[in-house]
Amino acid sequence: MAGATDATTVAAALFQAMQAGAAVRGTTSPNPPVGAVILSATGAVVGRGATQPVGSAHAEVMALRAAGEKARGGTAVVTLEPCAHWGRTGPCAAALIDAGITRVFYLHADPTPEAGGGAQALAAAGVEVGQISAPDGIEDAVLPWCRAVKLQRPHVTLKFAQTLDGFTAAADGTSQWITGPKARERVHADRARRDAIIIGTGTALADNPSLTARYGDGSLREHQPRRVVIGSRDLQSAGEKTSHLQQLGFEQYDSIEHALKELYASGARDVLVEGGAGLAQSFIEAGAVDALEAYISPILLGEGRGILAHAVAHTLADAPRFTTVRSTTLGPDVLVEYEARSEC
Ligand code: AOF
Ligand code: ZN
Repeated sequence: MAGATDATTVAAALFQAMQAGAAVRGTTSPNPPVGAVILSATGAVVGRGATQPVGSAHAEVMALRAAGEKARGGTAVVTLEPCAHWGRTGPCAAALIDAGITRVFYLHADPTPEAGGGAQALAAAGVEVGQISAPDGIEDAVLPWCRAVKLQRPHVTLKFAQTLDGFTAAADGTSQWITGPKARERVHADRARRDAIIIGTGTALADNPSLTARYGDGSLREHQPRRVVIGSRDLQSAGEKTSHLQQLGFEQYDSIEHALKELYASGARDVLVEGGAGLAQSFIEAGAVDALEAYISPILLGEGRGILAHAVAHTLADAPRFTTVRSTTLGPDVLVEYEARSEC
């Protein structure tokens, strides 16, 4: 990269590209939600784009279309290394070269053997190529996909609402209104950005949750995640409630392993586990929690039901530890996001 102003321009473009990618989260799987920004030769933003639903245009192609001739001599800033392959769509590396782009900066290397190698192809064509990093705390929509591809299973986020003292339900079992309307709104927006929502059979039978992604007025959001129930408890024997769940279109698996395998095979890359404590426990014990979302409400209970069903450590040194990524105030509540792994 050239001077300081140039580095600032590229960083600002990356921020916009990350926003564009985050905006299409939930609509692209099994493809990643990538964002791209094209800067003209003079450093002005002339095109922005994001990955379209599978089989359709990649982010770079959308951004190049918006930029038209202004892309010539310009810079592309993308959240994923441009692809080098003919998949369902043509190679983005070639599209960038054809459009006269002279520099490309990308956030994540493409971990797939099929699409990787774009950086090399661009460099071989004389394009200046560099990998850049994002500042901490910005939503990185490609990260879950990237990890999922490497782990060969969906990226798992465990979500829960808790009181200040760490309870998810009161001693009498009441749990519905721990957090306020803003937090609930965020939960629904979050569901709409996931490929699947997973709950345990206990929760399915006790709460009969719809697990739909809704707006404040109760209407359905455009994108609905797949709804999955995991558990050994026989839903069949639970009678009416079960057939109700199946009528609602819930998928059912007998184990975490089977669920994750089947979900990945059928295209899910980014899933949310919404409870209850037994399922959360099993996911933690399986080492299958990659991120956490804690909605913390300013109330105390002193006793109640915890996030997990029983101990995962008896001494602090053995306790699973997470990295805090971001916190967001939602009315009286706070959402804190954590990650279990730092690598893509
Ligand atoms: C990019 N830009 O916006 C995305 C990329 O079958 P295809 O042709 O759609 O290719 C899918 C693969 O391309 C996907 O697995 C991932 O490696 C990459 N996704 N690449 O250059 C994009 N979404
Ligand atoms: Zn591509």
